[in-house]
Amino acid sequence: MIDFSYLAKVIRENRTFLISTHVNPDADAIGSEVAFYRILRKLGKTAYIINHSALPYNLAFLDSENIIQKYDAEKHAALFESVDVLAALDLNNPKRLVRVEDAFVNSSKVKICIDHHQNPASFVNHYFVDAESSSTGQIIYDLINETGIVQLDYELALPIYAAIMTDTGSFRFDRTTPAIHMIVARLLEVGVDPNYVYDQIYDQSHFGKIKLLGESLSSIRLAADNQIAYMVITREALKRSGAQEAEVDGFVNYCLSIRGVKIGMLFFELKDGIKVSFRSKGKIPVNLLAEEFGGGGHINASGIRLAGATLNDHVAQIVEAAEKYLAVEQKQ
Ligand SMILES: [Mn+2]
Repeated sequence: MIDFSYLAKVIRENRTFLISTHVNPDADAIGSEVAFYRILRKLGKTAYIINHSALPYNLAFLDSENIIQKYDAEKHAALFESVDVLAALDLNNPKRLVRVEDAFVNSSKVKICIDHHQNPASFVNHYFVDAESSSTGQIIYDLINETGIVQLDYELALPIYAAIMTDTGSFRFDRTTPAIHMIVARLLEVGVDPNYVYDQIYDQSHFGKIKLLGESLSSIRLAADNQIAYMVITREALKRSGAQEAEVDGFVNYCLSIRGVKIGMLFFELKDGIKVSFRSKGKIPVNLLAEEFGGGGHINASGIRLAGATLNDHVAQIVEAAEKYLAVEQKQ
């Protein structure tokens, strides 16, 4: 259980805040940052959002005031020592801050983490973590609901809805509970339009992204008695399509849409290394698979980044490593 009254106390007793989130931010990352920022602003606080990554274009509608900044060491390093509180949202390992990591970790200021991933690393003073929560956005909602620190309005409900909708896979993943639908009902009551949010996030693709998706689907291979499906995206395919790196988020889910497949993987070639996303059905713990290679995540969604690694050297190895999890039932 998160001690929301303590979180409210940290907010009330401090004046300036710096918020950051993980590399390649999704709608939960951006939505919870924007909602948290707006809570702080309503309380008269000064706040900044500074991320490693640029704001993805399909999430720009969540940042109508253009408050999100991309980290620039020269411009921002001093801020990490001048604000009162640093807040890491939707991540539990400082490595996920990438270029922001050093400034964040080395700051002498109070640090907090608001998140819903399992097994947080030790890197902040106060944790507000609920691994049972559907999303960080839900935790931000709970903060408002439990403490009444501010009144829920459309400006807060919109980013919170975007966060919950995307992290629940549009209300179908495991943590899509009655409580979530209750929360969503409140968000709709203050004006959120589900059709608008879905359209902004999922139906504004660049043509290049769809072309790359086509190529990625053609690359799918099956393994382990057709229970594992994996796709491979090379630098060359990315370049040819004109798509951006962040646009491949979500492609991996198509692997799981094949009948009989229980683990889906996306191998993505980086400028220097590879990134692999894992998805699974049921109780297959792909977070443990990711941990084998220094990554992390949730039981059904996780990932790794391997600097300097090549597709040639790692695809077969990682597919093979995944096979044993087909038999693992994680007891919880
Ligand atoms: Mn999340």
